[in-house]
Amino acid sequence: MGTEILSFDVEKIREQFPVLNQRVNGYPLVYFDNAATSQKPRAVIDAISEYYQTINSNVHRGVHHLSQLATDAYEKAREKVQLHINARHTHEIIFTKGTTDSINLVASGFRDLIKEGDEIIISALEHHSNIVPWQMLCEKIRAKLKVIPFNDMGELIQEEYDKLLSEKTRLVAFNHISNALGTINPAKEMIAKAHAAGAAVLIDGAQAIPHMAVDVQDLNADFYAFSSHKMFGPTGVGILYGKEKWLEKLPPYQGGGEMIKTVSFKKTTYAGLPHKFEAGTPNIEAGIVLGVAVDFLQEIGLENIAAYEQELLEYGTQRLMEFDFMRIIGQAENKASVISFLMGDLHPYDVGSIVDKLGIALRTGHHCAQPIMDGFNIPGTLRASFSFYNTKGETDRMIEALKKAKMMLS
Ligand code: C6P
Repeated sequence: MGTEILSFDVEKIREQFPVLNQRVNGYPLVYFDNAATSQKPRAVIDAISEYYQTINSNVHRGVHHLSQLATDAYEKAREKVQLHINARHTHEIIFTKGTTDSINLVASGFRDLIKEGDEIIISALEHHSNIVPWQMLCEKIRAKLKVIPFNDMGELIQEEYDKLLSEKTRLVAFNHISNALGTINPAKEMIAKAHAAGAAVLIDGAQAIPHMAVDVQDLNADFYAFSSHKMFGPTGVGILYGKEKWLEKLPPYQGGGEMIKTVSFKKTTYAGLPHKFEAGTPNIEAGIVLGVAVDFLQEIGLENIAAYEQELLEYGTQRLMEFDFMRIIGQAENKASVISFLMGDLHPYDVGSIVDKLGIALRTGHHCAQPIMDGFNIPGTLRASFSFYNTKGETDRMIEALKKAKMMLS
């Protein structure tokens, strides 16, 4: 591991992210809001422009040259994603608008697969995207939504999960990594338990995919959802991985062009996978360029990224603990590079606004995870979320800015 980190040249990496090389309010930008969205490397930015300058055309529709090129590039990107997460088949990769859309696709399809009295389990650590679609589904079908609680460290209580699982459980949905706390959930073990109870499992991988190697076959996940924009790719495109057998069982999500085999007023028949779930003209350039982001991540290596980000996490935690009345919310043993914190009784929004004036981008608030905040009995936190292009020097700058904020607000 040591040699891998030595070969990780953060300054060289930073050169590839033009947005980082700017001043905000007169100070060099420190971007610590990577859990909200990641910055884009030059390869990604250039590929978007290149697409429009060379092959812009609709996909899967034309016999003409440009359409063939665009279709090939789009399908190549699908294959890159397949290999990246080690899916068994290319047609198990569905292009969506993002994580939220991917989860809604599955929740909407499960309307046909569950009945009144069935149960769905989610966790109390979820982003609203992995709560509300299941609530809507359960309300509609009169199914029951059960919630795995977390402990003071922000870890899911496995004994409680065991108790919730039963022969009534049809689906379990939880995140691989919590966006608000950074907790890495023991996904493989939790999936095995759900399968033993006969339930399918959807993993919200939005926060895991930029930070760790994900192998959907090893996890044995039935569905795995993520967004391109959090993994250095363009906004507006995401992925739903689904095991072939589950995608075959789900009905189409939307109706329209591309998702059909034949249409007549008597009867419409649907296309096979993956097109059955891809109605209408997709976000072509974003899909293609997601493939470029995958190449970029693979070049750096997710093992290198994970090891370097752990160093940032440890350093950031240690430096924040220098403050009196510092409260780090979420101290799971297995944690990704996210630190949620509170400084005494200072309001996160006030602190966040002051450090922004000093060029430091943090997120403040409930992070679209209100039940987590309720669990800790707090309205929100400040959140620093690191990526592999961040540095310890930037953390030092954040600490100095927080000291100033504290002085001004105390
Ligand atoms: N979390 C954050 O600042 P979309 O918006 O569909 O790309 O991703 C939604 C989503 C789903 N699950 C998790 C675990 C997430 O973290 C997010 C997005 C951002 O934490 C924006 S709220």
